[in-house]
Amino acid sequence: MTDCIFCKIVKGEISGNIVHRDEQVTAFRDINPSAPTHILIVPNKHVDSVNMLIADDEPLIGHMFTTAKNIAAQEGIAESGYRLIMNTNADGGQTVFHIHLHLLGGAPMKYPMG
Ligand code: DGP
Repeated sequence: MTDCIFCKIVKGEISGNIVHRDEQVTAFRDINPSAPTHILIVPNKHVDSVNMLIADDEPLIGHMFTTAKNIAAQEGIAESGYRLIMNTNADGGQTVFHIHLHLLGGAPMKYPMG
């Protein structure tokens, strides 16, 4: 996906405040944070949305969650707690069409959502 902003961050074509990178995922700080800690975990391969996931992607999605857990510990918010969100399409509030897991923490999250 040549025009995808997250593909460009993954490839290092534009700068991102990267906190973790491995062969499957890249994680970087959200440009417009909604919490004291707001990190996006994205797959290195392009997937538009959750609607486009296939069964073969299940290990990748699992890896996104274990990466989020590890980053939460690294950021010192594992014990205080955090929220993981993946938005899908318009009603879900998705604005960047390369799937990403939001890791939010560092303050109490508001509830109920929606
Ligand atoms: P969503 O609304 O779920 O699609 O979240 C997209 C998030 O991506 C939003 O919180 C802002 C963030 N974002 C958009 N463009 C950039 C960018 O160029 N760099 C970084 N670090 N974050 C971005």
